[in-house]
Amino acid sequence: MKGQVLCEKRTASDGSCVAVLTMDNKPVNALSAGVRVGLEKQLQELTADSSVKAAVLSGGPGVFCGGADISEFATGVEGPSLTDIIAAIENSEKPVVAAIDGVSLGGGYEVALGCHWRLASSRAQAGLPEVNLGILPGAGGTQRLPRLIGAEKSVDFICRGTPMKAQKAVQLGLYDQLVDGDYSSLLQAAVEFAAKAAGQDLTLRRLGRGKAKAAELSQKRQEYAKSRKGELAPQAIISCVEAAVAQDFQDAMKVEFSEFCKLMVGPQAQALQYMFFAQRQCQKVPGLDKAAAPGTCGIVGAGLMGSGIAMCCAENGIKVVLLDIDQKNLDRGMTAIKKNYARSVERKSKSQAQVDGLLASITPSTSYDSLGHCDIVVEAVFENMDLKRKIFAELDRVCKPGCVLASNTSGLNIDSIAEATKRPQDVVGCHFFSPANVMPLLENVRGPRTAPQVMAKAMAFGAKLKKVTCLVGNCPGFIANRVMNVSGWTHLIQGGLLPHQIDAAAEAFGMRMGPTRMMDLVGLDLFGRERERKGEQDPDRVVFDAMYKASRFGQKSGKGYYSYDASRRHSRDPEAEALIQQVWKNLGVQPREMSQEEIIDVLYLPVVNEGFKCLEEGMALRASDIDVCCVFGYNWPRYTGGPMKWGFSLGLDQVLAKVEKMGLKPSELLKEGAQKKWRINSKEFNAGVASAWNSRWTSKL
Ligand code: TC6
Repeated sequence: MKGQVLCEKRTASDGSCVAVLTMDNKPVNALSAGVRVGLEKQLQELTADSSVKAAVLSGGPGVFCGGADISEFATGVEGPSLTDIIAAIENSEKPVVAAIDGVSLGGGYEVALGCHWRLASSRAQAGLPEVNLGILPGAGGTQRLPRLIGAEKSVDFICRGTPMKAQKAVQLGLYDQLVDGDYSSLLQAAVEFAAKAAGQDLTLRRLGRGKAKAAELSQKRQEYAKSRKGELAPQAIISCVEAAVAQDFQDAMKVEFSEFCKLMVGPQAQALQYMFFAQRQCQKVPGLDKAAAPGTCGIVGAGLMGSGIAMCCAENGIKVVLLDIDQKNLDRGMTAIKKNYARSVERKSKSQAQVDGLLASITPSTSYDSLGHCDIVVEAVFENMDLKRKIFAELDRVCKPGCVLASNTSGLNIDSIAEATKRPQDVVGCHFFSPANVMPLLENVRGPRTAPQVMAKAMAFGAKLKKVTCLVGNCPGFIANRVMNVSGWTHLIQGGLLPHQIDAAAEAFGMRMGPTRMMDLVGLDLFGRERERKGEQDPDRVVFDAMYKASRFGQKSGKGYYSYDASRRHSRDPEAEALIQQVWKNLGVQPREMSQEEIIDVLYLPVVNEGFKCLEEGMALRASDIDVCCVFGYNWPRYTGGPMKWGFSLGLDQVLAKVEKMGLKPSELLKEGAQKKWRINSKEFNAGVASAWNSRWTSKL
């Protein structure tokens, strides 16, 4: 059984004996069966040992508790329930004081709520992030918290799921007291506090009684239906908090239990818990050693992307040389950075002193020679192979040996870029998503000649930037762009559906923005001009071409597939729809109605098929890596688990049948999976994927 609880007896200054119970389950003291059994046993001993007057509950230095053990959810939870343990703490006749250093999250904070007092160090954080796992704080959290801080504040705290730092948490009443100093000062203070509390009547310190103060929560329902659209957990949480207001503790706990069970067995919880592990797993690449993160980063190109990467580096302690050979561009880039930070000061998310520090760590330059001392250089100019090759030849000339030479290309061949240097082993892709200082994903692209230690440095770079970093193979579009670009949007828009029909289905599926609105946001002009220049004729782009020819470039020109008002709100536009209808007429297509499910199948089953192709080609290491790329790079709805998890949940035989019916060439791996009825965690499937990856890459490790 994983985890234990240690007990040490301490003597307080008044001579009384206090038991210090320490949860011990590295790295985050998750409440695995071993910890729960340990707590149960230690609480029994606390009651039985008359020499002990009170107890302090801690998690040791640096972390109190990261909550229930999420890995147990899939395999089944055994041993005493957390709800019973917390009740035993709360009902103890001897005071139990939580000494919180580091995070107290989920079940960890619920344990703290069961304690009679909560003392915290300045490093402490309180959070009930279960909503992000598709569940709710089901060990009494939805009941004790409203009785502590009120129903409305509880709904916000639980539905947002964001941890709160110690000082704010004390102000909100989540902790009782802040203790200055390190863990040993906290522990000492908690021992003294517990000793003083010994013998007191604890009734009023027990949150598990009575009702929470009356509150009206219908507005909160609407608010979270909007801000957490499509998610089931927030509404269930509000039902539990309503029960806290309306019912006595024991009855309201039954509501919490019932809502918790419904969520736990549902597809959203399973998908979100899968995502929790997928996000962490993608950063682990078998065979790569650990590498030191770069201290200084050069960035070539001070446009939107370059300046975003510069801010991202500066904010994570990496010094930056921002280079643009055009002084005007460089000034424009620096001005954009300064404006962005001025807004942060206005919004009070950063202090002026912090901003001054960040700006001081970015050195603008127009000379390549200033990149000589950089540990990594990221080229972030527009997508032109000749230009990129020229830049890499320059980098080869000026950069020190061992410097990682990275391109932020979103799809050009890394190997062709590497050929422009005498050190192709040092060349890698670092594909940021725009805006680079906001979007969480970094795809690190491995070229056929990239050396393993260079990949390792690129992974360390991503970790230092706090990006969700995924290693992908060198193929057109890499992973996120490649799989998302095959969506069946063209098929729909040229097949009789209007933009609002397609977008409504995608948004109801959970996409933050339908694909047509997304195209309007990105703009049609750049791509259109490029097509014009190359004289491309593509039967799949006739609607696009009609929009482009009519100068309907999207949001930036006030009209695209939709029209836009001054606040960039979109509405259907008869002129745009007439252009689309003319295309249908030319193609002999009739307007159509399709169900949401049919639209989603046409849009996204090709994405699943392409994902399988990436796996069979060894371009992605795991199915879950593809899901991570789509969720964090394209805002694919997290609660479906990403396209691969979604595809598996539909059943691979169903996916295959529909892909074939659409006339697409199915992936061989998908065919095998459909025939063998693989699940996403099937050993045979994962072994096949790993072998495709290894045959492409392992020989180079
Ligand atoms: C709950 O409590 C429900 C209660 C209701 C009644 C039952 N369980 O993130 P990191 C692992 S639900 C199992 O890289 P950090 C993680 O997978 C829970 N494992 O580190 C990773 O393993 P790996 C509510 C967990 O320092 C390792 O620990 N709680 C858990 O950047 C390190 O994690 C949450 O949702 C867990 N609860 O961040 C909190 N937590 O090394 C979830 C972590 O094998 N956790 N692991 O890859 C977090 O937010 C963060 O992990 C952190 C630490 C802030 C605790």
